[in-house]
This record gives sequence, C-alpha cells and structure tokens, in this order.
Amino acid sequence: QQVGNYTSESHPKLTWQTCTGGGSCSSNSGGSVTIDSNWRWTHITGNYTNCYTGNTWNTSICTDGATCASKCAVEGANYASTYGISTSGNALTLKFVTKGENTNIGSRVYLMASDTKYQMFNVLNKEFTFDVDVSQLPCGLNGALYFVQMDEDGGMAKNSGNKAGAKYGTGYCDSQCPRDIKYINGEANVQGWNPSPNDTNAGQGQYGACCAEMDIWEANSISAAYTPHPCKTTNEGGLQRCTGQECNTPDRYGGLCDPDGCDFNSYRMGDRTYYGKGLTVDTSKKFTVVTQFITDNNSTTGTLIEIRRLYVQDGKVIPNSKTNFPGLLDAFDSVTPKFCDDGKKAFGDHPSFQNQGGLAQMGRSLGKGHVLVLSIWDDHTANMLWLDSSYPTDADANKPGIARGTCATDSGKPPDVESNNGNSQVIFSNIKFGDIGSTYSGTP
Ligand code: IDC
Repeated sequence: QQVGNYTSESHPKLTWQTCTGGGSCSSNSGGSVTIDSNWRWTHITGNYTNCYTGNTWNTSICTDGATCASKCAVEGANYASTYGISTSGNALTLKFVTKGENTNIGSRVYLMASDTKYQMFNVLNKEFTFDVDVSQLPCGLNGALYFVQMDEDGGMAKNSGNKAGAKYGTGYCDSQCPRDIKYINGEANVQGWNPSPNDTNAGQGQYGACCAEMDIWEANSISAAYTPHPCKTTNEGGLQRCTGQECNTPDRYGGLCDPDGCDFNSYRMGDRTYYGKGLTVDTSKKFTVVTQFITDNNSTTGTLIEIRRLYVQDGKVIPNSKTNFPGLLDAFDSVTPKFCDDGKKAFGDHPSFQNQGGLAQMGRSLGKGHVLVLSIWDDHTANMLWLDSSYPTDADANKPGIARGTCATDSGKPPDVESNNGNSQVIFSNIKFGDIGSTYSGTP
C-alpha cells in the first residue's frame, strides 16, 4: 500500500474544542479530516493503471495481497469535487451522491491530530458533544458519528506493507468485522475477493477487520440510536484481522465482535413522539447531542458503568427519553448493564453484547484510545430498516423491539435512495470534548 503522487493530499481543516470543569473551552485549530483509504483511487505506483476498478481487483497485478500492496498506491483526494466533503470552521458537510468524473456514494472520514496521526480520544469519565443537522437525511440513510479502536498511525508501524498510514485513511475496522476493506494490515484483501452482487463499488475478500466500536450517533431525520459494540479481539478490542467464522459469518454471533450492540433508540424503546420532524427533539433543524461516559470511580481508568445522553435545542436542555413498556421493562434513560440485560430479555434479542463482555469490555476498549469517525452511508445489507423501520420485516410490528421508526419496510433500498435522494447530506459541527458537564449549557 504505497502512496500515489498524482494528487497531493490536503486534509480539510476542522476545528473542535476541548473543555474543562469550569465550562471553559479552548480551540484545537490543528484539526483536520482524512477520507478512508477504500474510497481512494488505487493504481500501480507511477502508472495510471488501476489496481482496482468498480468492484474487482486487477488480478494480473494483484496476484496476492503482499505483492499487490507492494505495487499499488492510494491517491490523494479532491475532497469537495470527488467526494462531496467540505469543511468551514467547525462544521463538516458530507454529501450523499457526488457526480464527478465518477459517481461517488457516501463517505467515511477520520479526525486527525496532525498530517500523519489520527486524533486519539479516551472518553471514559468524559463528555463528547456535537451539533448535527439531519434535516436532509431521509429513510435509508445514516449520518453517523462514532468511535473505533483503530491505531493512531493507521497501522503503519505494525505493518511494513502499509506505507500510506493515517494520512491516507488506512487501518479502519469496526464491530461488523467488515470484509469490504481493500487493504488490511498492509496487504490487499485480494484473495477470495467476491464482487458484491448488489453494489457496483464493493466486494468482500477473505479477510475482515474487527475492532470494538462505540456508536455515539447513527441517525437520520426519522430515527437515532447510540450503541456500544464490544469485541474480544487483541488488546481488549483493537484491530484484529479475521478470516472465516471469526468475521461474524456465517454465524452472526460466532465471531470476534458484537455486531448488534446494546442500542438505545428512543422509538424502539417505546417513546414514539420524542425524535423526529416537529417532535421533542425536532429534526427539521440543528440540535446538540451530548453523550457522557460514566465510570464506577469517576476516573478515566475506572470501569464503564453507564452511557448517558441528553440533547440541547433552541437553548433548552432536553433529557433523554425513557423506555416505556409497562410491565415488561423498567424506565431506563441510559445504557447500563441492567438496561442491556433487561432490554435484550424483554425483546428476545440475542445476548451477543453480553457474550462479548458487555459494557465493561467496551470500557476497557475505550480506555485504550479510539479514533473518531464521521460518515454518511446507505445500507446494502438491510436497507437501514434496523434503524428506522420495523425489523425483521416479517415479525409482528406490535411486538416490543420490532418497530424502530416510521419508515416503510420497503424503504431504504440503495438503488432508490441513490437515484431519488442523491442530494441528501449531514452536517456535523461544534465538536466539544471534556469533563462531564463542561461541553454544553442551556435552560432546563
Ligand atoms: C444493528 C447494529 C448496527 C449495524 C446493523 C446492521 O446495531 O450497528 O449496522 O445492525 O448490521 C437486531 C438486528 C441487528 C441490529 C440490532 C440493533 O438483527 O441488525 O444491529 N438488533 O437494532 N435485532 C434486534 C436488535
């Protein structure tokens, strides 16, 4: 995985703030974002021949993973014109479909501390806050802000085959153990690569990239969820390259990570008038999302025992919704071990979260340091119905846990949203990180 030199890589700047107890915040003006390596043009070093086109590898160059990585480079990116990514001050806009030389669908970017290093966060006993505008995100789309346990340098130090590093957005992993990653551990994922039958830009190789994931925000204008996903990979959830069953497939629950997570989605948890256009958290306009990571001893090295959520909109603090299934589930308004245990039981969900070590294991992972990911995507596997509709679609929608939002069960198909909702976008702004209570204000 070499570096191409046809387009110089210039990361869009994004400022964000660090806050302390008294509520005073200081700007990190050195922040920027980089786009994930998978979206980049990859071609023979010093030559315009593609190593990968559409959803297939050029197997005459890429005879095996190591050879491919030694011959092929990833290019610098034209952020706005190719990928629909732009920044202004503390705001990042991600557009859904961008028609440039090719048609680009969605994107995934990482916050950087310098030109070559990701910004690392330890959120334990801290608070993470941002503003979001989801008003232009319809059914089937997901504007996501989350943390994954990637390496600070993208894995460059560990893998001699990776010459591109964090600067070029390498080293991604998450709790789905994705197998669509083109380079993992400095090798191309060319062995066993199958072009996707329903995605002209993606495929799956024999390897996947597993690591723990903390979804602070997966949302559109209809539904939202926050979800810890622990893993039993090396280093309490760090990147581990998987093969076969390790990658959560064919048995979704027999792999190295928890693919479901313990999700808090207000609609799914029984409050159907809380989140949406014109509702308590009004998604027709911008609002602030606050997430607090509480440990048992109120220190950054304690055990994670609770993930709390609140919102601020128009100067008003809005407490999180409460779970509402009388006789079935106590009223919870945050993610705790008891919420996860009782909720999974009440809904009859698989206890993969518990089997992978639960909230404590998620906390051990977060304590190792995570990278911040911001993305916009559509869902070629489940049409985002797990977020905004009734899912599984053949289950009784009146059964607690099935309904997650008001989108139709036939909505969210990528060909539909890509042709009808191409202008969709998400705007993330005003990121603040700091002591609990220091990153927001408002009237009760
Ligand atoms: C969700 C995950 C999400 C992931 C999605 C698709 O939380 O991060 O992108 O799956 O793989 C289910 C579904 C399962 C859901 C989960 C939470 O089978 O796909 O996980 N859940 O909605 N049934 C009950 C809960």
